[in-house]
Amino acid sequence: MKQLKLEIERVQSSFQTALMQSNSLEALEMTRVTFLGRKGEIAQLMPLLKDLSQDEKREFGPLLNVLKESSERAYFDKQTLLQNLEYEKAEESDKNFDVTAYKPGSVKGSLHLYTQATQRFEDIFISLGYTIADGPEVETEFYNFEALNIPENHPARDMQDTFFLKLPYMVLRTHTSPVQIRTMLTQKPPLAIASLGRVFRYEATDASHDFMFRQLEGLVVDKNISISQLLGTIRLFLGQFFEKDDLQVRARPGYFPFVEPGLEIDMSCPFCTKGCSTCSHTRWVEMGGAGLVHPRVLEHGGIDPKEYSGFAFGFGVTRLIMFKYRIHDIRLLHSADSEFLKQF
Ligand code: FA5
Repeated sequence: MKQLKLEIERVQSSFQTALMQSNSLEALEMTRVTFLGRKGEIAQLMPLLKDLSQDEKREFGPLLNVLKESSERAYFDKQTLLQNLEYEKAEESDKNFDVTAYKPGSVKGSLHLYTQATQRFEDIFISLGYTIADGPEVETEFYNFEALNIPENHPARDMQDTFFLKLPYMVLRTHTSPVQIRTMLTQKPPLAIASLGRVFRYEATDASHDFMFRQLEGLVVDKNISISQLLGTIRLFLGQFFEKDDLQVRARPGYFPFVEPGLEIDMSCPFCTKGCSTCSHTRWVEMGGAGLVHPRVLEHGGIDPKEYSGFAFGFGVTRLIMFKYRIHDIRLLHSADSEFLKQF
């Protein structure tokens, strides 16, 4: 009996000494296993109870329970203390972490061609006095079609194969032209905006077509806007993008329901003067559509067509990049192939 009491006191005092000396989480874990583990010193005292009388059990049972519970509590307190100290140490060493440090031989990332081209186009248009506008990729049928003079059941809807969404009257925009309407409804003329972004078409893919690609939209609305201003602007931005002063632009009649007259815009092949495989030996490459904004579209944008006129153009940015960097397959541009992408 007396011996059990001495044993309890011995275990209690050696636990406290061990706890005090546990200055790391590893050392504390050793102390836990030694004293509080399943085969630890406290657990080993429990079987001694069974040889005691009922009265003795009543006296020593609670003593052992108190020893166990107070030791566990002391253990958890010490654990919290040590954990907090470790966090503080880690925070202190994070403070000294030099994010600008250069590790020789490390691979540096670069901006994707789309990002580079977007920044270049935005710079060009801002320098011409345009503002940059934006529009949603999930668009209403109204902005994508009706407001652009493409009524429901009109054959022109089939010109662009559409991803329809389960949400009623919503589509993935098939072109950046809905930004024209959104701009006209929020800004008063005179206005000049450029907008770059992703568009989606339900199309089979090949070397020059993908179901997702990027377009560049331009819109200018003012009094007495003319086709020569439109062609001058297109020649200027294409010349600046391709860094060529002698770049030529050609307009052919084309049909887009939201412009009248509508034009298909070709550019002289940036790679040859006599014809090559890129331009199919024609010396011209097709870049996009353009025209004078249809009066009905101006009306849908809340602008009086008797007072104002406008021009608009829409180019495939993907195609512009492919020509500039001589990329022969659109799928390379859209892949995550770092060997290909790191060339630019
Ligand atoms: C349009 O999308 C009109 N919104 C352009 C426009 C704007 C006309 C303003 C008039 C006024 P189109 O469907 O032709 O037009 O597409 C324009 C350009 O996008 C094409 O010339 C081509 O460069 C590019 N393009 C079209 N489909 C794909 C595709 N599947 N993959 C990659 N580029 C494409």
